[in-house]
Amino acid sequence: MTDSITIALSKGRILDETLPLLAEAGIELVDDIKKSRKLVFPTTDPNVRVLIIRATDVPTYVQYGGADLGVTGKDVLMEHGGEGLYEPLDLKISQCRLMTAGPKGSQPPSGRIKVATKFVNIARRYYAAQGRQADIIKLYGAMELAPILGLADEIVDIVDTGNTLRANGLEARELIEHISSRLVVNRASMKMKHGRINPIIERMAAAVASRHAEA
Ligand code: PRT
Ligand code: MG
Repeated sequence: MTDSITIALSKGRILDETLPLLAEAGIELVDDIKKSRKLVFPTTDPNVRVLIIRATDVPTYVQYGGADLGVTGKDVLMEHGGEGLYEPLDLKISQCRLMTAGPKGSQPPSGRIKVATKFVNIARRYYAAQGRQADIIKLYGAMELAPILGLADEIVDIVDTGNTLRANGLEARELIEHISSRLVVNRASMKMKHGRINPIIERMAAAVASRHAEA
């Protein structure tokens, strides 16, 4: 068991950028994941298997040892809190910004503010650190609708080009954090399986460094 490694990857946009980095670390999926309904995949390394799950579930699987390693967004890690996890490597992929946003041209209210977001823990911490009273409303998607329909004064959401905000009459206000995807490691696995895990971290780190060397 100390020889076998399970890696939890986020499906969706992060996956396409993660697979080439893993390949450079010598780990490639054997199956065509696009044609498969499987959740657990063998790799070219007989001791390594890969889970493909929701980004928000990756920290939980790694925290409880269901996976030794994982890849997910810093936004997801901040919202989770990071208990039980090491975060040894910034993969510098799926980069974006976590921001507050509100209706274009309007001012946020001076008193208590209503904020809609799926990042309730991040939002609670952010407004508290600003000394602002905030009522946080949990949504699971389409946060941009909330200010339009009067549900909230602001949203906390991911911004990349800003097109989604603009298309909905909103504008970005404050930057909360620059976001990229991170490699995370279960704390117990790091101790018990360091002989297997360290080379994977090192090879992925080299792949990231070589990509950012030219710039
Ligand atoms: O879809 P599902 O509910 O399963 O999960 P998810 O939407 O969180 O997954 P996915 O695959 O869409 O995104 C996972 C991760 O990608 C996020 O946790 C971020 O770390 C990272 N990421 C990078 C992004 C973006 N860029 C991004 N642009 N995640 C989301 N977006 C969305 C954003 O929510 C908004 O709707 O794109 C829109 C903003 O983009 P612009 O270009 O219009 O500003
Ligand atoms: Mg999505």
